Amino acid sequence: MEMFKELAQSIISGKLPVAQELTTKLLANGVTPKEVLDSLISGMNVVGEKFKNNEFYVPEVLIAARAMKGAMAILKPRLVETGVKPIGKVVIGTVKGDLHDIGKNLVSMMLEGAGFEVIDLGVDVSPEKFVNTANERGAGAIGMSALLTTTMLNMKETIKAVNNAGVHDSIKVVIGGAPVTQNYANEIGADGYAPDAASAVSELKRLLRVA
Ligand code: B1M
Repeated sequence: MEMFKELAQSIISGKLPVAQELTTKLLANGVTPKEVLDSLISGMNVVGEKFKNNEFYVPEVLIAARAMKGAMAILKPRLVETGVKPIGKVVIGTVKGDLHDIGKNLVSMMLEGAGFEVIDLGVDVSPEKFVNTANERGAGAIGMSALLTTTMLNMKETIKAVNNAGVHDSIKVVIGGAPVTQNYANEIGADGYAPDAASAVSELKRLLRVA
């Protein structure tokens, strides 16, 4: 249907009012919330690919994510009514001592766009808060972001807390942020590493074994 393509395009070009108007129209026309969600996700997937290939930069992604959020605000109550299950649950945050959140927000929005339920704890998140929230909310993964060479050490502390709580079998840990590398992830025992927001989605899908 033409309107699905237009909806996906409104996400790609970050047109919030258009995305909301089309979402409302499609639902009013009897299209299922799941079909609307798939169309939004297909738009966000294009954004992820373009970002990965340096065709889009941070501002375009943020604008697209804002459009996605706006459409999701209309769609969410309907999705809940019809019982569409998220593909996985992830607790995300920037580690203790670190206030950088632009990259973390991008990852968070891309994950939501891909159909994950994201519990975003914000910035300056302590190891205990990561672990307790993941436990209480039954999350399958913790995603940590760090932008400072000093605060990335707190990723190791969080993994220690996950291990000490004896829940590392059921809660995977993925890390990222400018100073973070795959080597560092290996060194501290993280289950996954992603260099950018689109890769964070594929890494979490791989770890949580979702399509
Ligand atoms: Co700060 N800062 N900053 N800063 N800042 C850096 C990081 C720095 C490299 C600048 C520099 O000196 N060249 C430097 C760190 C040096 C170091 O540790 N080696 C630095 C410093 C020193 C500081 C302060 C200490 C400065 C001071 O006060 N003296 C201070 C620290 C405050 C604190 O956190 N406690 C500070 C403060 C700030 C601002 C508040 C002013 C602001 C943050 C605003 C905000 O986030 N709301 C800020 C900014 C904007 C930056 C730069 C300029 C940009 C960071 C950014 O947003 N990049 C940065 C320099 C730079 O990188 N050019 C810098 C864009 C973002 C999309 O990229 O976050 O890397 P990024 O996210 C990417 C990937 O890394 C990945 O996906 C994202 C999208 O592709 N990714 C993940 C991120 N998280 C992931 C998680 C995943 C997977 C992938 O899995 C869960």
